Amino acid sequence: MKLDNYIDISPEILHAIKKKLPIVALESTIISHGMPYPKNIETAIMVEETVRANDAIPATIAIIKGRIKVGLTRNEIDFLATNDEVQKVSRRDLAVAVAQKTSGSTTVASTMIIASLAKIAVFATGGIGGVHRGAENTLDVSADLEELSKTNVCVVCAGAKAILDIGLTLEYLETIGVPVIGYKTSDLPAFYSTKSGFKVDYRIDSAADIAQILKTKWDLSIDGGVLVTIPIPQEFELTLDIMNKAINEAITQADSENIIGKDITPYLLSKVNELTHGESLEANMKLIKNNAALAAKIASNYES
Ligand code: PSU
Ligand code: MN
Repeated sequence: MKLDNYIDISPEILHAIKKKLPIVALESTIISHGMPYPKNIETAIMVEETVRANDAIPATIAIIKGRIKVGLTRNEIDFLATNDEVQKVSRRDLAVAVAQKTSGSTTVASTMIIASLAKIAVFATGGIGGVHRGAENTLDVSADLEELSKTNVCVVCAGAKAILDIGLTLEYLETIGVPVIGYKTSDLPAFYSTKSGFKVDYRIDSAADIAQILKTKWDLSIDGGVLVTIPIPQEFELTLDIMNKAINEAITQADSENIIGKDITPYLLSKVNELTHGESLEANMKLIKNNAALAAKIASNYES
């Protein structure tokens, strides 16, 4: 299979791949479905700038009219941010979107698949999908978790969002063999809050040490991702109490409107933002920036 039958990699990123320069993959569902306009554009640009400020090259990933794009133009970012036709594309949807020549934003799962095809080892996002609250009845488990079990990409995030069942998400990650690392913390962060009440598997205090773990894992052919979590800077955190109230309310509304499947995560994100009067959105932007900076440092230390 020739990759360029399907994938357009920007010249800058192609050069970086060949020269083994540090690259950080970035997802696009956060642009189309994770944040409202115009903060979504502001965030997409700010995250790329943060990666650059930390001496790595950003590779934002999406599908534009059936072409997989690694590295987006400003026009493409604007398109994803403003067009309601843009589909949320996870592993299940990827081949369909490409073959049918539609446009889509990539989730953590599909961004990992594409990053791995392009040989990009490190990926920064806000939060991953996981086991939803009530999953014992709905079986709603994000495809992000299964992807982490098999695709060799390091995902840097601010922990799991409290819209999920964090305890069950950790159990699932343990079952599928994904190490959960806390950067300079032994507490698993809960996205908007620095602590979730759960512990990470390993506290690691340097980006170089994390890069060494990646190399070791993949040298040993232990396939699958590594989840690196970093807490939101304390001055920007929202307390678990405030967040839980908003989240419970959002989940009740989602239930009453019968929201299911791929729509549930975007629905909850936007409701929570509404219920916190935009405070959660501000926190979201701060933590993504923080995650991108760490991802750039890990990428700079990683040697395949
Ligand atoms: N969590 C967030 N913001 C997001 C997402 C998750 O705080 O934008 C997006 C990511 O793209 C993630 C996806 O991969 O939602 C998970 O969706 P689902 O639960 O349907 O797998
Ligand atoms: Mn789901």
